[in-house]
Amino acid sequence: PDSLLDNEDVRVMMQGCSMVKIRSSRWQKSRNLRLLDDGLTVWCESTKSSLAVTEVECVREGCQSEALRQLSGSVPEGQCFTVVFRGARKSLDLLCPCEDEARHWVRGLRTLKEHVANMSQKQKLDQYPRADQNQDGKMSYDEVKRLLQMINIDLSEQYARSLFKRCDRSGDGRLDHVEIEEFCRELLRRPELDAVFRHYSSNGCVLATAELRDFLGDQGEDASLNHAQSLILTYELNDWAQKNQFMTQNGFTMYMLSRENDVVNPDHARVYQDMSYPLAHYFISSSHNTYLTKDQVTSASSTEPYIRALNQGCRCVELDCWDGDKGEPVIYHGHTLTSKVPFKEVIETIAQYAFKVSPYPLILSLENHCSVEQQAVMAKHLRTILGNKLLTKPLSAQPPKDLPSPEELKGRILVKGKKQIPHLGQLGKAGSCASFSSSSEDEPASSYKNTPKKDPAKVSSGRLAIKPKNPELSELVVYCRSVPFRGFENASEKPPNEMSSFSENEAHRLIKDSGKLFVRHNSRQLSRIYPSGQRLQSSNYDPQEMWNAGCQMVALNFQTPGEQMDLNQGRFLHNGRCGYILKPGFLCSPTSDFNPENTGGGPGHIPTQLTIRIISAQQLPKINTEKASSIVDPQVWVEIHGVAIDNARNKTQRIDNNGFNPRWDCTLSFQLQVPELALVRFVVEDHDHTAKNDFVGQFTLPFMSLRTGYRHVHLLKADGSSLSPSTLFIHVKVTLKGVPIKTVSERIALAKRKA
Ligand SMILES: *[C@@H]1O[C@H](CO)[C@@H](O)[C@H](O)[C@H]1NC(C)=O
Ligand SMILES: *[C@@H]1O[C@H](CO)[C@@H](O)[C@H](O)[C@H]1NC(C)=O
Ligand SMILES: *[C@@H]1O[C@H](CO)[C@@H](O)[C@H](O)[C@H]1NC(C)=O
Ligand SMILES: [Ca+2]
Repeated sequence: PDSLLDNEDVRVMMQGCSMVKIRSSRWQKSRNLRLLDDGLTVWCESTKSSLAVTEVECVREGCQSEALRQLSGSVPEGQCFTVVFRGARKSLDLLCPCEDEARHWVRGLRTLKEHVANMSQKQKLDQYPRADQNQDGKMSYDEVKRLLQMINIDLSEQYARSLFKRCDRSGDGRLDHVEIEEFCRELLRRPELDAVFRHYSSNGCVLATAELRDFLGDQGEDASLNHAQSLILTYELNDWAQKNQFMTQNGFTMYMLSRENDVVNPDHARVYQDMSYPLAHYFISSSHNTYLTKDQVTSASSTEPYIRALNQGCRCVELDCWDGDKGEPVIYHGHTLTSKVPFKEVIETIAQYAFKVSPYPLILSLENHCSVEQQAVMAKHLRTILGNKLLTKPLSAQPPKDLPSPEELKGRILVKGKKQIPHLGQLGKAGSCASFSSSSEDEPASSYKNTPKKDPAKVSSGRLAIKPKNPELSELVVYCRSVPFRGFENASEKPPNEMSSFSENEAHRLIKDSGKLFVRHNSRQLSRIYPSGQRLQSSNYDPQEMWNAGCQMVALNFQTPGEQMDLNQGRFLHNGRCGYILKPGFLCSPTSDFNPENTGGGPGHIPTQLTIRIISAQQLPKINTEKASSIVDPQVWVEIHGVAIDNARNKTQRIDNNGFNPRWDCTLSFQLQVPELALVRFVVEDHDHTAKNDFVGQFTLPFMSLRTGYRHVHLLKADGSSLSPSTLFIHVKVTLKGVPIKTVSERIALAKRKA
């Protein structure tokens, strides 16, 4: 790629550099790295090994890995960077001899990655001679792997190694042309995909442009000849076919496996919703006890979880602040053995990461247990470290009728906390303890922090409940003023900048008893829901129930993976993963008649049928390798999480002993009443005869972002990272009032207009 030689970063990389590979403070080794002429391979002379640009997931500058962050302070941040790989390969932490060198490598690797992403499949395959590094016409396992990665085919070591051995008939550890072809054919063998191909191909060998167009039409996509032609240009590997505008079976497979054919509507990958409604009209991705790395009794407090949460698009983080030594406030879980982290460090971390992933406002939920003096220190740190990002005054002088919008608050950091109420006069005098209900999280009455030893009466009237407010800190609370919840009466008269927190149990009760009023309340005012203090292991509650009632900040323990966090990831998957999702219209009106407990009819009800055929899966890993049999016995659950009447799940049969290409062809049907609130979750399990089934992978997405037709679902691990190359192949059909519809969101919008 000659044009790449014009790039200074790339030229510097080709000259090579002596770096230090870092694993810990003790394990640091010198490494000579150099970019080879192919522009795709970084060669490490010291270990005679290589890394391919195609394997790189992303590059992070500075100390942005666990290992480097632990060393930050002792290594020069500007000279460090981290290479994060796709799949299972461990990330690589490197230290350059100077900052300039590090900058060249970070930028250079990103340019090369973009360059590869820009190439068509055909151009990538033309790199074939380059993949054969010693040019003997035969390829080692690593070379074949690199070649396939180049065309976005990821291999699972487990299957690919044994397949490679099987194809290596000469047994010399290398494949010749014929053997490579066989390897690829076996690896990509997809009879179920071929059947789709043959259905649309009149001659059974190729798809003519018009035939491909018909297929696209049935998929609910742009059914134009232009679109069909552009897909042939991008995905067809065969020269002759490409020239004559045909798509072969291989090209079709490449297209079907590509991100362009993902089950998630790609239009939803960017911020596509109107961001100019009041804050209360959005679900806001929120984290609870953000500082904790694990459970809430003994685990460590750290700045790391803040980075992780912010990188996941979280827009409301929590800080439990207590008096620390030497006048510096600290953050930890009070009255427990969790370790402490300085408030100042957390704010510095937040300043650095607040807007890396999302430009929309970040809310700091302060749980304040500090003395007046240390509150002043908190206020000072917030002002000096966050600078003009910190919102200290209302956007307009008029008392707001509604909260400002995410758009108006772009790039701003909001403090949520108690505000000194002037008319209460001097602290302690007002006798205001009676009005503090247990519903506010700041009150210890409903929280674990209220250790059983203490007399509850004493605590609720004691020092915490009427903690004096420092005016400088109080001043920073503008739009998110925490007040105790005092019922739904006179909802429309309450100032929109007041908000309340509810424990999950209290929210649950309000939803059951007065769901409709809660929905109306949440159309103007923000509500934060938090896990019950009894959840000592930092487990999570079902967030969907809270979203159904229009609650915005449904705070979860981000540090605890599982179904609830999967739902959170699914809920905030779309709209550019910006952490704000516009609530459906029926949750945004102060006169809404929507009742989340309703069993039929009313606003938001658009009876819809969802039919999903689980056809097959590809390259599922064995998760529990300690067990005797090392082959997966997979089964797939499809779950609907929505309003109570929509909640349902059903599963496929089990396939014994096949994780490579299990085939189910199992059709599951679901009846949805309120599709706009529904999430669809796919879960793959490894059946176990003697114990609980093992979780293999999952993917969750909003029903409204689901595309119809033949699709691949790219599975995720329990921690939310990619389980590539594991996929599900499915067919999705949606019918509305008995009529099949192709693009889910558009047609439902249409149905609503008619209704
Ligand atoms: C990739 O393509 C985009 C858009 O076509 C272009 O702006 C960019 O410069 C290309 N990048 C590289 C490294 O070729
Ligand atoms: C609601 O408003 C009415 C009329 O303004 C008033 O009499 C009543 O006390 C209010 N209720 C609450 C709980 O504030
Ligand atoms: C689950 O799916 C199977 C197969 O389609 C079907 O026979 C069964 O009735 C479904 N069960 C439920 C509870 O929907
Ligand atoms: Ca061979």
